[in-house]
Amino acid sequence: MNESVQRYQFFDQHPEVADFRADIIQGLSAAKPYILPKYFYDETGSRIFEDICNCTEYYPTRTEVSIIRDNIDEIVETLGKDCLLIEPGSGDSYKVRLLLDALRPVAYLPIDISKRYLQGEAQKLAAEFTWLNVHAICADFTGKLRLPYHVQSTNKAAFFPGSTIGNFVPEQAVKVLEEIKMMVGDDGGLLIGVDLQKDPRILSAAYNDRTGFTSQFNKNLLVRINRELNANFNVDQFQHHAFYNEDEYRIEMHLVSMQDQQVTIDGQCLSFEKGQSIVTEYSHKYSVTNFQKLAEQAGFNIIKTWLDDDQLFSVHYLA
Ligand code: AVJ
Repeated sequence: MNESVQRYQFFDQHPEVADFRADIIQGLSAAKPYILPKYFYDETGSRIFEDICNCTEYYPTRTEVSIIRDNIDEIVETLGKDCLLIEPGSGDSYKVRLLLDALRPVAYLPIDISKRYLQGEAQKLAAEFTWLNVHAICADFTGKLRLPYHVQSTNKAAFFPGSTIGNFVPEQAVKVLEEIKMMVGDDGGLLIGVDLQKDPRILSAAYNDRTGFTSQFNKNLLVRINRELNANFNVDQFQHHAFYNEDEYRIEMHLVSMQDQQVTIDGQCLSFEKGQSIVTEYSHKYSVTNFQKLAEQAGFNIIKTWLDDDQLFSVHYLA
């Protein structure tokens, strides 16, 4: 084996197609139809998400990046050198690049549900950081989080940026944090990005970008279901709808049926009435104190919180 082969390893813990089919049929047959947001991220969805992150209206990515850049020394000092750095839902591993040179982790473990995309991105990263061990894990981090090998006496740190935690309703969010806590162990920590409550107009614009990336991202769910589950959604007969629900402090994304219609998924027939909607994503927004309470419920202590000047976004270190 040459050196680069050893530095890059891939572990497949991929969920079965059967889970996807069962989840979709169960969700769409419910009284309030839904599709779980983790299914956004096939290869196309992951790429459209990159476009969203780069668009003007979507402030979270650039704001979080600026918070990390502005506080990099303190962040690195807090995380500690020589850690095992684990990123659930790593996507394009863009933000971790800000940390790597200064942090010099023993290994970087990106975890993502999108297999081919993860392989491509993780290999690119390993080529770029010629000293870095990259152990990519294809898995659904909303299941049991398990590392592919036993790690002893290494300081483990999880990196969970982008406000991915916002996808979960608060009770589930506590469980996700608990899973991460188990994974990093008693001496471990978590660097997490959390989007903040703000003027609903800013929030609404971020999920209704003018170019239509978010709409495309939302509808790609149906394209994916058609392709992978032998279904016949008429994608043009569903409309992207995203709004801020002020009572629940969350953005809600829906796909609204524009007419009465029937859809067959793997031989199963489902009907949608005109105006009926499918919930595809919640994106909860927190105040700093509310998020801190949530973290404490999961058994974490808040060590440090960093904000941008406009207080649009927050980054926390929990231990
Ligand atoms: C990756 C879940 C944090 O909720 O803002 C972006 C996903 N959806 N635009 C978010 C998303 C629509 C994003 N998260």
